Amino acid sequence: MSDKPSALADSVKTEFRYAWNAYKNYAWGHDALKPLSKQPYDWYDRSLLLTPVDAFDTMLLMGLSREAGEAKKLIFDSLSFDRNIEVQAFEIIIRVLGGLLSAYQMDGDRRFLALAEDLGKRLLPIYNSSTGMPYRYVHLQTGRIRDSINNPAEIGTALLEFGTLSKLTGNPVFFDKAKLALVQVFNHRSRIGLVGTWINVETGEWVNKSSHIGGAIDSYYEYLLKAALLFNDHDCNAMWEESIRVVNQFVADSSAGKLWYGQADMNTGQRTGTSFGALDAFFPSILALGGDMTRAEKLLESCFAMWRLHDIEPEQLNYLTMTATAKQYYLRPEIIESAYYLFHYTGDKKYQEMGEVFFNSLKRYCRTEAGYAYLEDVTTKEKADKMESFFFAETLKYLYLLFAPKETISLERIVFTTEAHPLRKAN
Ligand code: DMJ
Repeated sequence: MSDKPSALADSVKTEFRYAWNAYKNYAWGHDALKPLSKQPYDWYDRSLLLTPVDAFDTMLLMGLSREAGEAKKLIFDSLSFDRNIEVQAFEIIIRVLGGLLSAYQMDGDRRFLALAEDLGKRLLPIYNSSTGMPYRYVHLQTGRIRDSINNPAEIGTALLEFGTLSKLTGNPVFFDKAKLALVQVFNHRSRIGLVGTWINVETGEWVNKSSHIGGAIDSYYEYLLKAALLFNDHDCNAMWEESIRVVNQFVADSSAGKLWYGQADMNTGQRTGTSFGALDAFFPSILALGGDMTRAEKLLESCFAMWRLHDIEPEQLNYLTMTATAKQYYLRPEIIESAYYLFHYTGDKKYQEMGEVFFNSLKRYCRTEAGYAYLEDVTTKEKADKMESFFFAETLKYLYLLFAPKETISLERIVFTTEAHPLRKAN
């Protein structure tokens, strides 16, 4: 490593502040900043403050108390869920509900919990299907729901947040509904134990039978394991153990001596694709958390080879030909998250060295006059006008934690949600 970890941690903090100041200057009060046009961006007709809510706990971890104070004031002055808008439940659960809950646990201000409870109640109608699996969209005022075709990730990625909300409010309804949804995905697994990509939540029929660990399935597996750890939930643990066994049997693949996870038919287990991408790079962290360090380390090596190809990772790669099949880089955190977990468990400095490579590429290719931008194409490094809130919640948080003193946060006492919001194990 060219710099000491403490200097790199400081430097990540400086970049966080740089991106936050750009948000402040050009998009204050909005969901996000468009970093090239320097314009604000909102997901819906009214802002739900995605960036400040998602970023808040990273500020606390980094010790950025001035910025945290500004964000907190903005949240209490203007965040309301009594809005005439329809939202995508999954995104609002992981970014806003998760952000408010970790904010409450870290900061202690009960107004965070009140906001979280109000939001949680408005989201509950998503579970009103005959199977208990959620619809994808809900209107925050009327509770009207729509879209019965959903995927395992969006169906299952709520138990950490809703379960914590139940613990903190004493109202079991949130935990119960989110757990039933997760269990129902598992109950609809194929004879060989795999799940597909899209399912009808009213009939329970799979409409896309491709099985993999990438987008649309990814955090379903993550939440089986993490719910087992956060709530000491034996059902989730049993579901995780059966799932990881068959994923390693049918979805894992190898090419040129490297470990990959591709696509397989959920019913036959036959290989249907050899795609791996930026989202799949979360899997080493989950393997490590589940205790499989051998596969975790091997898979992160493959992820690093994917990054090295163009000095920054593509959204999708064909691992047989080692060519990028989707060339964007969305400022995603997953590969950094995995390096953080592997460094935590092994203490091997090579993971911090990897982190330095990631950080340098981010600064070299994605930094703009106003924050950081997506890449439209990792081969040409052409930029695109977007900086998602997860860049603050996850990408910079994991990068910082990779270099910061180990005591900054204890993986033994908290569980990170899929959006990197730390939730306390005992409360
Ligand atoms: C985040 O919003 C979450 O990590 C989600 O689970 C999937 N990916 C994005 C960041 O890439």
